[in-house]
Amino acid sequence: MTEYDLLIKGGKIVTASEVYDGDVAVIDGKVALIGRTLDVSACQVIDAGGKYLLPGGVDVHTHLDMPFGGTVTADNFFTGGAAAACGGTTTIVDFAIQGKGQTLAQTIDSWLSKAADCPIDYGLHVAVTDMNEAVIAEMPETIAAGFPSFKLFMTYDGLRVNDDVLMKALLIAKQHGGLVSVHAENYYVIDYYTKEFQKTGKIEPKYHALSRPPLAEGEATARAIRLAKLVEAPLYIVHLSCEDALREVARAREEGLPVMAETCPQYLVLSYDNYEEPGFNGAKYVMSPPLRPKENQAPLWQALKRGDLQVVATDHCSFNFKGQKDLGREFFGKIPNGAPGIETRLAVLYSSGVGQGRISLQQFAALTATNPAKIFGLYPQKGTIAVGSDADIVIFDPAAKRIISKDILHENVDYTAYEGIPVTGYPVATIARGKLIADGGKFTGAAGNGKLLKRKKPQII
Ligand code: DUC
Ligand code: ZN
Ligand code: ZN
Repeated sequence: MTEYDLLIKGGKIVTASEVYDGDVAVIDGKVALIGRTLDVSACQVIDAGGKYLLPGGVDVHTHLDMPFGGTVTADNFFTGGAAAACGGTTTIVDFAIQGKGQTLAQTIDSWLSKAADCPIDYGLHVAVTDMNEAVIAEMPETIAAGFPSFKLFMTYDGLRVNDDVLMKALLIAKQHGGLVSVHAENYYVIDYYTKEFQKTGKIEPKYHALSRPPLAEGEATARAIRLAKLVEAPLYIVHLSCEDALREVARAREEGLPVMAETCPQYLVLSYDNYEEPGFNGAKYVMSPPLRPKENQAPLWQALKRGDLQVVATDHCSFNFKGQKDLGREFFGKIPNGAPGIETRLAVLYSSGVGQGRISLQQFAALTATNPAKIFGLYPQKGTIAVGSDADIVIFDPAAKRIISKDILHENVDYTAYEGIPVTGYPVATIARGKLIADGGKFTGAAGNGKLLKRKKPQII
């Protein structure tokens, strides 16, 4: 009789389309059998009675070991990957940022050396910051080599590209089955306000948000969509934060254009009000796009429910409050942009989404795992619980109560933007390719156990 490596008994299996009671047996890191009651022998048996079995989270927007704003992110691939595991994420896709003069192959190589000790599976998007004819020529082979998605920044000195470059990248990606994603904010609007505020002594963290108004995101989103429409290319908008940008995406999808978008938990549960916290505290929330006035939250939730937004990722980009965010005490423009979130995504989205009746359990699985896996060429190896898929499974206790606090998290950073927020529902164990990598709030995996994922062509959903 076959001896399985692992048997998970008595859980409620959640996929993007179903919720049902079942046991799962694993062999060689893959789901081998699913049945209402499996009477098989296994080396390890886990009792998941009363718990959900969710597909391992797929976070397609992380920044680990990334130089940015004169410093380097606090989390590297080991600490970020371990924190992800404890939060129920088993796969990440990180952004390899092209340095000036680097080829795409060099960019990938330099990021692969950073990722060598990642404890969970990982893929890379290439963020193209220095486009030229040689880079364009390299895009098709980059797609074919398992790196089919690119990111282009429409803002940030040193990273941004002009519309002509964006259009060319969209065209080449489309011709070779790749996908371009954009950070959509209007550079000139931000530059104007930033300089005006600095001139007039408006230097506190909240002016970061006020210098990047929702209309600047809406405008850039609309422009990117039109450029994609012009060359008939698919487009993915990262970290969409506000109603103005959302309207553009919804209208494009209504028109039948292959436009997809993600939002992040911070835009669903935090708001501009956080910048008004006393002293320099607002710096904890300095990220781009910034947190928005509360009125933007309900439309984002509705879009998740309706399907106008397909993914919830984190944009995890951690900088310590002391020693890094501090760089901008005298001027908001010097605060490194970014906030942690790799570990809290599932708990925050479940509690405020499923728990509050805003999205269904199946939608939760779709937004956190299935859809990102499909869009970024990882499905069905990742993103679902099915026979033949990788045995990446989160045991999630819907009744577990936690108060989010830096003290319960594993992110290598001195704060969490969600400090003090109560949640109901928490990942209590995480299994990656059949191995327990987090258990009862402890990381049980190992450095370097993550595998590089060479991805297939993106799906349009
Ligand atoms: N936004 C951030 O907040 N940080 C890093 C990059 C980005 O786009
Ligand atoms: Zn961005
Ligand atoms: Zn980002």
